[in-house]
Order: sequence, then C-alpha cells, then structure tokens
Amino acid sequence: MNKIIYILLAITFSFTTFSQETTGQDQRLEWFKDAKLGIFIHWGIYSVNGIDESWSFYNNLISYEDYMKQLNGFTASNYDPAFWANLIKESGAKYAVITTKHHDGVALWNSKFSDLNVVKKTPAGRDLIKPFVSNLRKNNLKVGLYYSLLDWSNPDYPNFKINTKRYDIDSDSIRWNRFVKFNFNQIEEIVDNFKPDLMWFDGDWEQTAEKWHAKEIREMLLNKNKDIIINSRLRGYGDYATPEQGLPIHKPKSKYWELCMTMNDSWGYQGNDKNYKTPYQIIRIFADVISLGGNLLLDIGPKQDGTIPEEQVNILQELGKWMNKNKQAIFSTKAGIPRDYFSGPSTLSKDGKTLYLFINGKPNGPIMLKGIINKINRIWVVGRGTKLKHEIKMKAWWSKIPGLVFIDIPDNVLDKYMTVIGISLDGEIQLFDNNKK
Ligand code: FHN
Repeated sequence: MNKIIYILLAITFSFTTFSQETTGQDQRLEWFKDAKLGIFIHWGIYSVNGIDESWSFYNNLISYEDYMKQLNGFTASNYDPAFWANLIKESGAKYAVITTKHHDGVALWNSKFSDLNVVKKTPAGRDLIKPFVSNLRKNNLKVGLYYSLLDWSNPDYPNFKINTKRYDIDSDSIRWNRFVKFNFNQIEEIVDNFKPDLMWFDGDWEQTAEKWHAKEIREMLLNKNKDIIINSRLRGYGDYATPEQGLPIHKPKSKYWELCMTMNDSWGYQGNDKNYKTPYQIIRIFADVISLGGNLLLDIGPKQDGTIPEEQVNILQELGKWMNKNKQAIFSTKAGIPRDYFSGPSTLSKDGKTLYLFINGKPNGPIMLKGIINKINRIWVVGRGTKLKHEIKMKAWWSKIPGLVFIDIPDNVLDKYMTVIGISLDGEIQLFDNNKK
C-alpha cells in the first residue's frame, strides 16, 4: 500500500515539476525572446598582444609562459563602463554578455577561489565586472555573464594544451572533484556578486554533463534566482540554442535561439584583423536572424586599456540608428513568413495582423508578395510613415489562389541600409498552400 502511494506521489511530483518547468521557461525567456539584439564582449589579457583568446597557447601558437606575460600589460587604464553601457544602449541591444572568465582561467573579478584574476595579477588591479554590471542596470539593460566551464590554467583541470593532459579524470576522481567544487564556487561567487539575468556557459564540450554536474549547476542557479536564463552550453541543461558564426538557413528547431557572431573574424581584440562586416552586412544578417525567430549576440573585443576599437563603435552606432528607426518591426515581433511567400526577411507582429518586410537594397521595380489570403488594409514605410501603393495581379475570380501583391517602393523612401515596410492585414495572417486540399 505504502509503495503504491509512493509511486502515485512520485508520478504526480514528476508531472508537477515538468509543467512548472515548462511554464517557467516561457516566462523566464519572455524578455529574451523580445530582446532580439545582445552585445557579446570578449575582454581579457589576450587583447594585450592581440592574439586568439586562450586558444593561442592551447594550440601552441605561443608558449603558456609568454601568453601569461600579457598579464603585465593588461591595464584597463581607459576603461569607461558608463561609455560601454551607453554605447550598448545606443546600438539598440537589450542585453550584454561579458566574459567573466575565458578558457585561460583569468577572472575579471576578484575571485576568492583563484589568484589568477585581473585584480591580483594585472596592473588593472580592480574588479572590472561590477562597474559594468551597474552601468548596464542604469541603462535598463539585462546582464549576461559568460563563464568558461573548462579552465586550462587550473592545476586540477585535466586538459592543458592540445595533446597535453595533466591527468586522466577516471584515474583521479579526488582531483577532478576538487575542480568541480572550484567551478561551483566561482559560479556561485559571480552569481552572488553580480546577480546576472543570464548565465552564458562555454567550453562544455570537453566533459560530459555528469562530469560537469551540469544538472546540479542548473539547479543551483535556479535556486538562487528563479528567473535566471541559461544558454545551451551546459551539456543539454540550458534554455536556448547557441549557433555560432554560421547563419542558420532554415528556422532552427529550438524554440529559443541566439546566433553569436564576431564583427570581424576575432572574438577578442586583434588589431590586425580588419575583416569587418559592414554595417549593411550586419543589419542584413540581423534581419535574417529575427526573421527566423532568433536573437543576434554581436561581439565586440575591447583593447587591453578598455577602449573599444573605432570600427566597432561605428558599427554599433550605425546599427543603433537603423534599429531605432525600425523598432516597430523588430521588438515585440515574432518570426516572419516562409521565403516562398516573400523572397527576403520578414517579421510579424505578435497578433499576426501586421507583416513587416525587410527589403534588400534598391529594388529594380515593385516587390512581390504572394499567397496572402488576407485583405490588405494599408502599407507604409516603417520609421517614415509614407504610405505605399500596391496592385493585385493574377487574381482569377474563380480560383482560391490569392493574387500577387506588387508594392512600389519609390527611391526617395529607401533607407541607406535596409528599408522596412509594414503591411496591415484585415486579421491574423493566413497563408495559402497549394498542396493542401
Ligand atoms: O572557444 C570559444 C571561443 O573562444 C569563443 O569564446 C566562442 C564564443 O561563442 N566560444 C567558444 C567556441 O565555441
């Protein structure tokens, strides 16, 4: 009898947990879903020489000793966290994610659990995270903290460099467990000190979920803050997918996702890397990302003294002007319509009654939209209000197939980057499918 009650209780409990977790996730991720743009910041000692973050010693491009000599050149002497946060606000982003510790193990805060931090080991000599977090808050921006689970500097971490291992986890579980404890301590430390809205883990690929104690990390975070969001790089225990650099072609399966992307080809500051995407290219990519229902986490790499390279400032400012003009078509929207109906990015208002089309460059003639069953109330240029004319062609009175909508976009309303037009429909959008009976 007791056993039956126990089983019933267990079943009820597991359903309760599941349903609470599901509702909880949608609630927790509401701001994230609406945010659309975040700014990623890779700042660390690698900006001194301007070399690959952590990977340069891991891949033997520089010796570990020489890599660590960069500690002496990391000054943060021109660090202006208020400027950083204002610039992020100006870019139109709603959140930022900063590297508190990359794979090299150098913490940007005064960690009790490791002296390898910028306060104790660099001329910067102070906590760099706290002032940034408080300036983000002042600007009403959400706070994301990047933390690398793997730490190639920690003597208790098994991997050091490519083909160089310190030890094998299975042969020394005491040593591994010491590292696990260290990770928990540092994660707890940053969560207690900085109260992030989002934890952005990285480096999970080197161990399994069990080895990291990923489930326990998730539980610990949610116990501390029931609203916290966790990215996917916790070996399946996160909330949203994080494709990196490669722009998805089709709408990703994951309900929540965020593409992280560099502005040039480097995460951290590398003065020689001038392969910057233009503001137009970044806006074009961003339009694709939101059209597919995701967020863009666009990276900047400040110099060792804390100045943000001027190319990066320029991109953020140009992006911001465009975002501000077109905010109606960006924020509080959802993924747009499939490319079969319009050959370009689009978004939809949450009620599905307004369709926004993002126009590539300068159209050579009216743009075409097809398969829309609804009647069109009006069409206008977003951020300008100019009303646009449209024509319906190929609408046979005896056929169910909707007519083709041709919309003329005069040169004088074109945006220098991407023009966005709004189309108000007579109700929630209905798409015609000729394969459906
Ligand atoms: O190895 C890192 C890399 O240096 C960088 O931090 C990116 C950002 O998403 N994450 C890792 C690779 O996936």
